[in-house]
Amino acid sequence: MLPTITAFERSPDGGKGLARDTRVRWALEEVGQPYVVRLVSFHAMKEPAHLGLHPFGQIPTYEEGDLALFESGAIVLYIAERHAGLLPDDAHARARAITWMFAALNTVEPPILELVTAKILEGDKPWTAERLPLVADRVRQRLGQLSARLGDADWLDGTFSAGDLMMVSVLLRLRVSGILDEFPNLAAYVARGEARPAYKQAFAAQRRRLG
Ligand code: GTB
Repeated sequence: MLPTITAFERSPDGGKGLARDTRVRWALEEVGQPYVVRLVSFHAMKEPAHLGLHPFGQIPTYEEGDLALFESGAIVLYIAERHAGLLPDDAHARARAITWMFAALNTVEPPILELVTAKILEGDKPWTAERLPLVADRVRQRLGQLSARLGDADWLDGTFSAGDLMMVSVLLRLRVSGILDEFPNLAAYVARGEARPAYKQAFAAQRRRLG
């Protein structure tokens, strides 16, 4: 039985691949696992049927047999652990790749989300003009640190891993701000991720809202 994931029936980004089903699709494409997509409306997300799968009424979710998961990080890790291709065999290298997944989600994504929130949800507040540069500088600080660690390497720790998949996914959200381009090695890193055939497949599929 194919795994089923959920995605927005109508993504607010109009198909730019920024919703979090894209990272799950990307992981599935990297490991060559076909999947089915169930599209969910904003209304249906808050209904009991979906809340039974996702306590916070969001996408993505992942169902396989009697297993139901939520949280994109947990889903990608589950996929990476069960298929070859996204985590190294060596135990230490594997632990480091998982560390980068957590770093993407816990250390790099939060300031990026704060910037998105400040612009989109709080853009009309009288204090936004004063706050925005502070929030943007917090993002720059994180990116500066990440950029220093990446240096001129292609990927964060040797070969491409689920850590890179997650980090690229998180950084993609920043592109529209222009901040990513202030760090040419990170912009090139993101472009390398996007150039992977699996990412292209995932991007095309989310645009068509299909698996
Ligand atoms: N921590 C969870 C995870 O990683 O899975 C967060 C899940 C989440 O934020 N889901 C969002 C959602 O379902 C979609 S991805 N929102 C509906 C709701 O909460 O009612 C976030 C997202 C939404 C829109 C854009 N966009 O338009 O660009 C980008 C990302």
